[in-house]
Amino acid sequence: ITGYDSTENGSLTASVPWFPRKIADIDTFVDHTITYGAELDADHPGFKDDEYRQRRAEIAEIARKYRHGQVCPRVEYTPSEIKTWGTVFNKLVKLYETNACKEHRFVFPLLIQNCGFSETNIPQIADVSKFVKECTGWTVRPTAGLLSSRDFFNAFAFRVFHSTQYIRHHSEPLYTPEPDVCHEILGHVALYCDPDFADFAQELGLASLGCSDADLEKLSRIYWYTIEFGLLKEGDELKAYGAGLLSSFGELEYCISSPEPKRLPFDPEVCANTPFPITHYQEVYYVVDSFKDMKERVKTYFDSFERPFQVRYNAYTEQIEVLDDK
Ligand code: HBI
Ligand code: FE
Repeated sequence: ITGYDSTENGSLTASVPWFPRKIADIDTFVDHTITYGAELDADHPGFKDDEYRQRRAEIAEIARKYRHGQVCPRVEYTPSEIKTWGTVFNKLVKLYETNACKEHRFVFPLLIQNCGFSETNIPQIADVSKFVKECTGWTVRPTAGLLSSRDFFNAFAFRVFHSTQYIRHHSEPLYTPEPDVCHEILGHVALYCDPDFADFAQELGLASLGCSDADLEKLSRIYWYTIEFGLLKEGDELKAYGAGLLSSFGELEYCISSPEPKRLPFDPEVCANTPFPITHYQEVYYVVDSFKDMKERVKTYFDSFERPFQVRYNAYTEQIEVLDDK
């Protein structure tokens, strides 16, 4: 086992991209957000709204200042932001009864009870992180916006999920060009409370540590077709578990409607080689039989990656242990 040395790659060859060795190393990601800190794209609904951009900058600052081990500061959401949240919350909660997977349906009432999920309250990352940690050991930390795939997935190895804290622009409550607090809290959080899903997501994170750029691309696609847009078999029915589906009213209806869209059995190799569109509904969805089955399949697939070493996570020391393949 290579000794811990967060600044270097230890005995690993120089060609291996740097990766965090202990959980606090994730703090190095705080200034890495690649888009939407406060600067928004011209097509963003809030682009011309100076008050909104100011608000984004304020909330982004929380993530920039955040360090491992701290309790995430609470955001005092405005009545307008809460109104936007309530619109999204009400539409989606109704649809969860018929279109969300049982894992999401099981946890959601507990989130209402323990984390203040309601139409008139935007849950706080601090409360959600505490609850998720009690379920599966995953924790939630704030991010100002999109991280690089490498940073975002590397954190998964430590069971850390980066969540945005800002909310979409009030002019288009049912649309967001980027992940926002509605997407994270309504789409992702419940799944990280499920033990089998939690294991699967951490496998993806472990596979991303020091992986090649080519393999990182494969991981991004597997992530996209599972954690963001995955479908799950439930008896002879199909249900959504992907957060991109669970946070989008239109696509949550569409993904299990018939006769279209195209739906195929989950296959890591196929997903890893299927590009995905970001700005419109997916052309194809992949269906898993169970999270346990999905985890075993991807573990086998990740073993075929070109990385010349193995890693494992030591939950006691919250550190990565590198096992050289020599
Ligand atoms: N960053 N904060 C954040 N959230 C994401 O969902 C995310 C990201 N960076 C990269 C990324 N997703 C992509 O790798 C996937 O959407 C494919
Ligand atoms: Fe997401």
